[in-house]
Amino acid sequence: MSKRALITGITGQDGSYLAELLLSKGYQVHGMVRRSSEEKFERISHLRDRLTLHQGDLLDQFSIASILTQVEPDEVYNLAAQSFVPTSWSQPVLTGEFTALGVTKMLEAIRHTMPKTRFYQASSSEMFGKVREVPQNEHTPFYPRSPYGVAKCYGHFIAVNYRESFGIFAVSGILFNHESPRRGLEFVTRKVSHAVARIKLGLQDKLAMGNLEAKRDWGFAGDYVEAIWLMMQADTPEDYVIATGETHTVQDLLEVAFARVDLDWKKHVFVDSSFVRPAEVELLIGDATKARQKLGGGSRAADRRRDQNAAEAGLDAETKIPAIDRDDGRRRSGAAHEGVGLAARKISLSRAFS
Ligand code: NAP
Ligand code: F7E
Repeated sequence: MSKRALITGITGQDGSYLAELLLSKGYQVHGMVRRSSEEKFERISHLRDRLTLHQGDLLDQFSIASILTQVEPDEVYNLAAQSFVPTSWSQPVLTGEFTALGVTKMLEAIRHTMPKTRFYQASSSEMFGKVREVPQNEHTPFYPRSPYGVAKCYGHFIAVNYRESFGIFAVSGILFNHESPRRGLEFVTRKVSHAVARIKLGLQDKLAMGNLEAKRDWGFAGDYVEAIWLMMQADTPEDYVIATGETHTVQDLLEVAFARVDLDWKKHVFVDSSFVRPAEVELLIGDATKARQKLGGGSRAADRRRDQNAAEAGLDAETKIPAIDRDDGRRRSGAAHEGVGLAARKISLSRAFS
């Protein structure tokens, strides 16, 4: 019989890639989605007839328990969160309720209804914050620098605690930044690639940015969901860092993205203090040795290289098409901004599983 998975945050970047991966492995895939006045399911529209969606909310304990008893999942992937760091300063309480307490609500529902269900918690490199060592691994102490990072630390430790207190199979993936054409437009990679495409097409001239010195370890979301799945198949529940082991500044990203379409970033970019954060995570670079040794892998990295070559091959033709915003999830290469996004991705070839 096929396995059943429940994904919270299925409408997000990672949720959409994970849903694809699980469907390709023959899972029955269920997703928890929030009710809104207008459905925003673009990232999963190409999968819609193969998914079962259930209305629920991380804030609503009863909706979570009711979905769990209906679905009886073998695996729950808790990806839902308020995930944009700057919003965590303007809405710290809401961020805490979704991103921190929401995890306890999920775990409590599992404990009382489906204690054998495996649980994945989407932890984050933001927990390392003002880093205590370089590179960061599973033993590096946390020092979060935003309400988001603080909330993720709570979510991380409550998952560890339910594993140790109640024997729940709870794993926590400490994922470093991972990007894709499906990334939200407010995150730095999409913000840059989208603006570069618009500038190239003459639709805008300037790009306001925050701290250009911050360093990130950027990987590809499609690879990272495979790591998530592998963690959930292990014999014992453990926590893993997933990262490429390379770090680059935001300025590197700007240079590569603008150069990809023969533009000089210095002519278009200016620093706007409103995008500078109250406290910054200056340097992230992960050490994914444990994941490489215990989870293995490799095929996905080869797939990624093949996809990337194909996408790059299609880039020249695509940049001539004045389409700004189309990623319906089926196309790996597409509009100009996606091409730039892929080029930017090249500055950090994801090596988590090579
Ligand atoms: P994302 O694109 O922002 O997606 C977040 C998802 O959470 C969306 O589906 C959103 O639903 C849902 N959500 C938010 N609040 C909710 C609530 N109260 N109830 C139910 N659903 C809610 O995030 P992502 O990049 O895919 O990241 C997935 C997870 O990994 C997040 O927990 C994030 O914090 C964590 N993470 C991400 C990265 C990264 O680099 N991407 C790195 C480490 C950890 P709507 O569509 O309704 O808004
Ligand atoms: O910022 C700097 C900014 O918003 C990256 C989330 O998925 O990854 C993500 O969090 C860096 C920061 O991602 C702009 O200051 C400069 O240093 O793309 P970002 P993030 O904050 O690292 C972690 C792992 C998560 O868990 C989160 O959920 O870029 N930066 N100028 C800028 N960032 C943005 N957004 N916009 C700018 O104009």
